[in-house]
Amino acid sequence: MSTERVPVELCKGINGLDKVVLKEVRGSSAEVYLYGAHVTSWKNDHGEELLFVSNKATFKPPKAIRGGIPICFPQFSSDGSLEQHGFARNRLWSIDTDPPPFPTVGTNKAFIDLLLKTSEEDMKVWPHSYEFRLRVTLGPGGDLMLTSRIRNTNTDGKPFQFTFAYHTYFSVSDISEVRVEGLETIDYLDTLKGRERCTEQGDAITFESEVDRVYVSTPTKIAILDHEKKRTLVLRKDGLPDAVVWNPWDKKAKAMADFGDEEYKHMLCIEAASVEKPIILKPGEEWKGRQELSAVPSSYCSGQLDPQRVLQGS
Ligand code: TA6
Repeated sequence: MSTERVPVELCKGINGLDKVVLKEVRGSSAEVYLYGAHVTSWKNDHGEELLFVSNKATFKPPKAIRGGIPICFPQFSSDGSLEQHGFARNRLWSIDTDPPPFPTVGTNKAFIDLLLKTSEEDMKVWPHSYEFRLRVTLGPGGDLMLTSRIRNTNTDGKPFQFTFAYHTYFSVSDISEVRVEGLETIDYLDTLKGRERCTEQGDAITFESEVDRVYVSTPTKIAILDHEKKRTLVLRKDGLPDAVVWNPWDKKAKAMADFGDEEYKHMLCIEAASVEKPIILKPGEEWKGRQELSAVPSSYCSGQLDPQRVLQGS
C-alpha cells in the first residue's frame, strides 16, 4: 500500500456519492463531491477542519448538502423564479477531462476541473445554454481556491443574467468570540429588514444574534478572526463584488431539519458573491469569479495581530 500522498483521488463518500480528495504534500487536504460540485472539507496541514458541515447534513439528492461551500447559481437566494439559491448545488457535475487552457499554479497537481452544462430539465425553468467550469485547487501552502468560469453558449443570440455566491460555511470555535474585519463602513442590504440599505458602523462585525446581510461593493479581502483558536481565516475574492454574512442563530437553527440546534455557535457564512448587480453575459461571453481561502495563525487577543496588516498583506 503506497503511503505516497496522491494529489487527486476519486472515491466514494457518504451514501456512496462520488467525491474527489485533493492532498497536498505538507498534509493539507480538501474534498469535493460531484453532487453539487460541493466542497465539503478543507483541512490544514495539522488535519484541522476549517469548514463547517452540519452533523445533520443529509448527503441525499435532491437536497443540498448543509455546509461546506454550496455553489449558488444561476440565482442567489429566492430573488427570481428558481428554487432557493438556484439549481447548480443540486445537480450531478462531471469531471472536465478536456478543460480549455487554464493556467495552473506552478507544478501544483492538487486540483480538479468540474463541469455543469444545460439540461433539458433545467431549460424548462431557466431557458438558457451555458457551460459552468469550476476548478478547485489546493495550493502548496494549503490555500483553497475555487475558480468559476461561466460561458453563455446560447445559439439564439440571447444574453442571460445571473446572480452567484460561494456560500462558504466556515468552522469557528465560538461565534460569540469571532470578529470579521474588512467590511467596516461598507453598505449592506439587511435581509432581516426586507433588504433595507444600511451602513456598517462597527470597527469589526461581531455576533450576538441572527445576521443575514449582503455587503455590497466590498474590498477583495475579508478576515475572520477566531479568538479561541488564535486563527484568522482570510477570504480573497475576484470578480465577486459583494459579500454575504450569515449566522442563523438559535431560532432559525431550530427551524432547519438538517442543522443542529446548537450548531450556529460553531459556524459562520462569509460568501463571496455577486448579488446586488446581476452578471449579464452575451452569447460567447465568459465570466470568471474566484475565491481563495487561507488560514493564518493570529494572536489578536494580545493585540499583536494588526487586522489591517492581514487585509493589506500580499
Ligand atoms: O446566505 C444566506 C441565506 O440566503 C440565508 O437567508 C439562508 O436562507 C441561507 O442562505 C441558507 O439557505 P439554504 O437554502 O441553504 O437553506
